Amino acid sequence: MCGIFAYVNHCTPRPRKHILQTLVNGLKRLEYRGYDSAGLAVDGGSNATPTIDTKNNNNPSAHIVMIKQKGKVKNLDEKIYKNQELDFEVEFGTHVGIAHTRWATHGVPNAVNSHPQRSDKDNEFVVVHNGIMTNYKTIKTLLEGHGYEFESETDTEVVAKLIKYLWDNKENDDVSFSTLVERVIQQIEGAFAFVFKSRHYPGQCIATRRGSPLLIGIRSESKITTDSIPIYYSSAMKPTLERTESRSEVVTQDAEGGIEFYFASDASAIIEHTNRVIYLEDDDVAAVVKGGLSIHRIKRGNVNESGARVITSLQMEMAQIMKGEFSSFMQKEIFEQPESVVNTMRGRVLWDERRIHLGGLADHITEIRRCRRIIIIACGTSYHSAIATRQLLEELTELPVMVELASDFLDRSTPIFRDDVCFFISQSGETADTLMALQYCKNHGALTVGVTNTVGSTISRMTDCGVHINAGPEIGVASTKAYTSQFVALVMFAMMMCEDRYSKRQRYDEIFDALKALPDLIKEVLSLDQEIVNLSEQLHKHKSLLVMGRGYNFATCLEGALKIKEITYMHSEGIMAGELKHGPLALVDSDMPVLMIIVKDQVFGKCQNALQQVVARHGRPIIICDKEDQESPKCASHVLRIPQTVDCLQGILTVIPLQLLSYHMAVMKGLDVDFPRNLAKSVTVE
Ligand code: UD2
Ligand code: GLU
Ligand code: MG
Repeated sequence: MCGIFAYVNHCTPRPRKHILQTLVNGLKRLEYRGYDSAGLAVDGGSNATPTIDTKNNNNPSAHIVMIKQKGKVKNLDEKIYKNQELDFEVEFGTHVGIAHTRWATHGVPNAVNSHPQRSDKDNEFVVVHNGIMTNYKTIKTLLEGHGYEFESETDTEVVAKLIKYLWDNKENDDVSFSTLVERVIQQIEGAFAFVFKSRHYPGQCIATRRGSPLLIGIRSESKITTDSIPIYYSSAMKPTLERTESRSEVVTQDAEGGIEFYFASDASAIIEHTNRVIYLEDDDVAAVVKGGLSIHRIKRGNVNESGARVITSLQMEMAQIMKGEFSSFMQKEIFEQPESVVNTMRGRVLWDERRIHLGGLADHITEIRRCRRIIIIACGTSYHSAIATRQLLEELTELPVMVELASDFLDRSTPIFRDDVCFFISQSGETADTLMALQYCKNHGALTVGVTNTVGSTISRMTDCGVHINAGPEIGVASTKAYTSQFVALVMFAMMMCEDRYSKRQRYDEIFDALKALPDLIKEVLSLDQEIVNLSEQLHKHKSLLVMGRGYNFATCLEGALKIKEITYMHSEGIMAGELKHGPLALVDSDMPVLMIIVKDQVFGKCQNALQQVVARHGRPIIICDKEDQESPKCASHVLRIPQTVDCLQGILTVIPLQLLSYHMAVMKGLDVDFPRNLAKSVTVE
């Protein structure tokens, strides 16, 4: 589930040093996703290898060298330069290098389990893999029966051995590398993105995916001769016989300056090299052969599939993914929220017309209005954004709204009907559980709607329609600005649903005006930063922290507690204040810090009751309340006063102090805020 980066230079002489630096740098760009080990494979070749004939292939006898290391990419980088065998100055006209950051699913993090995984002691085939194969045991047993010996505990090694098995048993010598890979993926089940390299196919690189993202960047000094890459179809029955060779398609052989390809699981590793990219689709097998890129697929029945993949332009500012003046990405992203919510609304809240126009939903809104039920499916923070907006959705749509955790939804095989509308919320758009729930709902014929932050992500492409929240890349593993943007996107959707209903007009206007004021109110909340530093000093040594609230602010309690758990490793629980007497009250005493969210909305009186119950147990609560509230602060040990907005948007303002609190406590505890232990940014495994 972690990072893949590969680099091919064709007819572009590069010293080995440059190739290694490019690979390591690519991995560094993917570091934000969280991982536990790293590795790469490049061509060996003697120190004396001269600049290789650039018109032809690489040195065919070159063996493949792998360098792998547990821990950070930095450690891998250091290990590379300790390698005595490698001549770093030797130049390669054409070369294929592959690299990986691993997030262990099968086998502990160590060098042997790191990728690339290899086919045999001579490294004839090497492969990097993101994802999980579900049937690897069966294949492993089969291969062991044929005498193949395994060295790692990974599922991935099966793929390296399987391709070697197919090579050893090939029908003739003409069989292409991509054909072998096509045969491999026919045998495996589960999610994957793979990039392969082999000493039998020097200068060639094969990449494929199913369920895990993979894209290819193309760079050439000369003009790239086409805007799309053709697809060659082969039949599932006899995958090899119809085609023996793939043609060069991107650029001609004699182009001056050659061509370079970058394969990555994430655009942020490619953007600094080129903005011309192709997103692979599930089951595409992309092959770089002699500097040409082509895509191969197995034709399934009579499905009318398109004949090409388009080369698109990536528009991502490098500056956008840098930290700037902040000490961590998380801090930067918290402070970006006045702008990120504006970006979510940009072009969609039409201030003069007082209308909401979500372009991605426009074609489907009539159908959505006619549905019988709305189901929102997500995990983690994205799930909380659905909890936060559920009440408003129910109010404005007058439809039943169910909010589901993707994993639980699947466990229950929940009944889904054709007149349901199912929403899928995911920052990355790649969350595995959410994706599976999406597939499930599609199979049941429901209309599917995505809410994602990542254009081109799997969820964005698989859903019938949707909304990109446009919050900008979020790199800190703990989600902050994506949450508030998801929140705003769902509020906009609720408003769009009731636009022409007279009975909702007053409510609509009230929320509309509040959206306009929101960025300034967020800035005001952010100015509490220093006060929250002081509070963090008191709290960060505690073992546990309870966060209580109800109504519109219950989601803030869940999300605040999640932030605290994620990055401070402290126990924290979001408690529905109405449930206090049913158990949680037993936790309250003079030592247990309790944070309460009490704002002037319909449940203010009930929150006051909860407050009294806590005080009666000698609790000294920390209170987040409205600036005007005179009452609540009387019983508090600490008060954070925030501006008031309309009830259904208040949750955006109450969550920010908790984001800041968790951030400062984690810093005080000396923890790595952006890369909390055991967690990854986008959870692409079940
Ligand atoms: C689109 C453009 C935007 C700008 C604007 C002008 C894109 C990505 N966005 O924004 O740059 O030109 O129009 O009006 O080109 N979608 C899904 N699932 C999801 C998210 C989106 O299917 O999870 C679809 C959506 O239905 C639409 C397309 O992707 O067809 C773009 O969605 P959007 O939210 O970026 O659309 P919009 O109109 O705000
Ligand atoms: N399942 C593979 C392993 O455990 C790949 C994990 C990953 O995506 O990094 O090695
Ligand atoms: Mg997440």
